Amino acid sequence: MTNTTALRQQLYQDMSPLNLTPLWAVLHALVPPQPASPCVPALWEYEQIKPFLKRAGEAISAEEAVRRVLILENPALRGQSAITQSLYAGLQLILPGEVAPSHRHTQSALRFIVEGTGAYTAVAGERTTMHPGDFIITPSWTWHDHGNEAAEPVVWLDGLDIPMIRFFDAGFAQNDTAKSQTVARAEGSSFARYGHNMAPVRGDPPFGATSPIFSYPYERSREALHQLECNAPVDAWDGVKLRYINPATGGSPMPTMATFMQRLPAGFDGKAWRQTDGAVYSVVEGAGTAYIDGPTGSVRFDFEARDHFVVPSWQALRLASTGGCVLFSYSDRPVHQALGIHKEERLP
Ligand code: GTQ
Repeated sequence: MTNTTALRQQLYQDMSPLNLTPLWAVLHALVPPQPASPCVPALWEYEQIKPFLKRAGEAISAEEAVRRVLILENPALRGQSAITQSLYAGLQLILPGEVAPSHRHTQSALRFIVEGTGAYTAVAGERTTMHPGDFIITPSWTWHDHGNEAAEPVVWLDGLDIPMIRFFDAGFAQNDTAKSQTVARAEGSSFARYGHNMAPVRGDPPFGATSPIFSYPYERSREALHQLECNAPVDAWDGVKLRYINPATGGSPMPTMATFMQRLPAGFDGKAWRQTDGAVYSVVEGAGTAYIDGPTGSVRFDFEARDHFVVPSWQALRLASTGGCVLFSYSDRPVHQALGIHKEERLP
């Protein structure tokens, strides 16, 4: 051992009890030249998952579980209930006749309906009925319960900012005294007020930084994408892609999560791009392929309707579809933008 090495090792050892660590030993990892996410790309095929959802339905009731959800965990983050470093994803099952009891928390949630029609979610006293492809929001700190008064099981994707709120140590939660909220407003009132490019003349939107529309029906988004596919230029990277907005601000529907829906026309063979916001995808209709290039190499996911996949930060994604498909996705982009660190690169 040289003198210098010995000197340094002695220093590290002697100061360690005082909780001191030399920066120079970790600087390269703390301030990497580019994002080096510990997350890996992953695909969850619905056909493989469905039997486990069914078994979860036999193993526990929605009421006992509070939320009967199978968490989609990033394979590189097992045990952390995270699909990326900042985002959570899970598939929730509610059977006919069940209720998932009312509670509220500071975590924001989105529901993206994967299979089944006729369950409802209630937010702050208003119910909305679920149909496949609908995007529904539970704003931070609003009471919400879910129920299924229809004849078939309903499955949806839960997207929450749980890891982000955990990072900030800012989580609060409460259970409601009632199992289901009292219905205080007719179904569709929020959409009538805010969902038609109009807004009430007086008063502030009810949910602060979160969109006053808490259900964005698939019927509408599907029609918009279809129109654009027929009548407008198709983007070489995205196909036809729109972002959901908070109509009161033009910004993202929730302060922590951005949501998107895109259509890849039949025969689409897209170019690659990367972005700092890792994204979670839910396949709505059709089939296609995602090619993801990261530091550990390339992966290829062949996806079908109801499959889910995750693309980590700064890994290049390229999408292709022979027969055409529709994809829903969400990411933590609004937080990157608020911090002034969002970056996107479209590769040639
Ligand atoms: O429906 O409120 O997947 O609180 C995780 C936590 C769903 C919910 C989840 C939750 C919920």
